[in-house]
Amino acid sequence: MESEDQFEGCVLGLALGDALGAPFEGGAVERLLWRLIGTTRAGEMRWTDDTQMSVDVAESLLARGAVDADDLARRFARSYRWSRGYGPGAARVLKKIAAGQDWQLANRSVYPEGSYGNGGAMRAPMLALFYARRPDALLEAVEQVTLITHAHPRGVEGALLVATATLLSLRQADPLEILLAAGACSRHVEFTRSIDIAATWLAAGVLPKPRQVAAELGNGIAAARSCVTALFVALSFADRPFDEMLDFVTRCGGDTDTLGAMAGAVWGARRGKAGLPLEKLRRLEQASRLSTLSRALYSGRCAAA
Ligand code: F2R
Ligand code: MG
Ligand code: MG
Repeated sequence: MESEDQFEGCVLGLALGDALGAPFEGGAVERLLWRLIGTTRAGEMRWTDDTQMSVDVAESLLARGAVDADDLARRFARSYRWSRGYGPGAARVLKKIAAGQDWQLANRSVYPEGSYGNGGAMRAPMLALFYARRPDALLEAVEQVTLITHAHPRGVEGALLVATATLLSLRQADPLEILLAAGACSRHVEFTRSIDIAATWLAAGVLPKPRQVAAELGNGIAAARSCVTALFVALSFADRPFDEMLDFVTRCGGDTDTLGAMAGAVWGARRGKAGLPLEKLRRLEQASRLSTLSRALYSGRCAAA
C-alpha cells in the first residue's frame, strides 16, 4: 500500500525536477532569463508553471473533494505570473479566463483543436495521488482537468500516460509493466511509436546516451515529444539516485524543467521523500508548503469521490 512518504516524494520530486531542470530549459535566451529570475530573495531555487499548476490542482481537489473544473480554472487564472514561465498559448488562455471568459471557450480560443503542449501532463501526477484509492475514477478526472487548458487529444493522451505511470509507481510495479500499462492509454502513433522504442530499451536494460533518447523519443514542449521520454528516464533510473536521473534529464536538453517535473514525480512516487537529495530539498522554494500539501493529499485520498 502507498505511504505518506511516497506522496511527499511525488510532490517534492515534481517540484525539485522542475526547479533543477529550469536553468537548462530551452535555448540561450530562456536560460539567460532564468539566471536572472530563477532564485528567490532568500536564495532558494524557484520552480515554474509545472509546479504552480500542480499546486492549483491539488488545492482545488482538496477544497472541493473532487474535480471541479470551474473552481480549478479560476485558480489557474489567479495563479498565473509571467515569471513562472508558462507556455505562450497557456498564458493567453489563462488571461482570458482571468478576464471572465468561460474556460470552455477559452481552451480552444488560441488553437481551434486546443493545445497539444505538455502543460496538462505536467500536473497530472496530483490526480494519481488524490485518486490512488479510486483508480476507476482516475482517467475521467485526468481528462476533465486537462481539458481546461489542453483540449487537443494529444494533450489529454500525455496527461493520461503520466497519471497512470504515477499511480503504478506508487504501487511500486515493475518498470516495464508501468511503461506498457501507461502506454495502453495511447492511441496516436506519435505516442505508440515512442512507447515501443522505450519498451524495447527498457526490456533489454539499454540506456542510450541522452542525445539519442532526445532524438528518438523527443525533448520538446509537445506532450507527444516529452511524456514518454520522462517516463523512460524515470523508469530507467528507478533504482538509481535522483541526482543521476536529473543529470540525464538536463543532458537531454529542450524542455528540461517539464521532463524533470514529470520524471521527478514518477520517480518520487516510487522512492518517496526519503530517496530525494536532502541538501537540494533544503534549497527548494516553498518546500514545507509542498510537504504539507502532499500530506493533505495523503489524508484526503480515501475521500476521493
Ligand atoms: N514555455 C515554457 N518555456 C519557454 C521556453 C520553452 C522553449 N522554447 C522550449 O523549446 O522548450 N515552458 C512551459 O511551457 C510548457 C507547457 O506548455 P503548455 O502549457 O502546454 O503551453 P502551450 O502554449 O499550450 O503549448 C506549448 C506550445 O506548443 C505549441 N502548440 C500547442 N498546441 C498547438 C496546436 N494545437 N497547434 C500549434 N501549436 C501548438 C505552441 O508553440 C505552444 O506555445 C512547459 O515546458 C512549461 O515548462
Ligand atoms: Mg515550466
Ligand atoms: Mg517546460
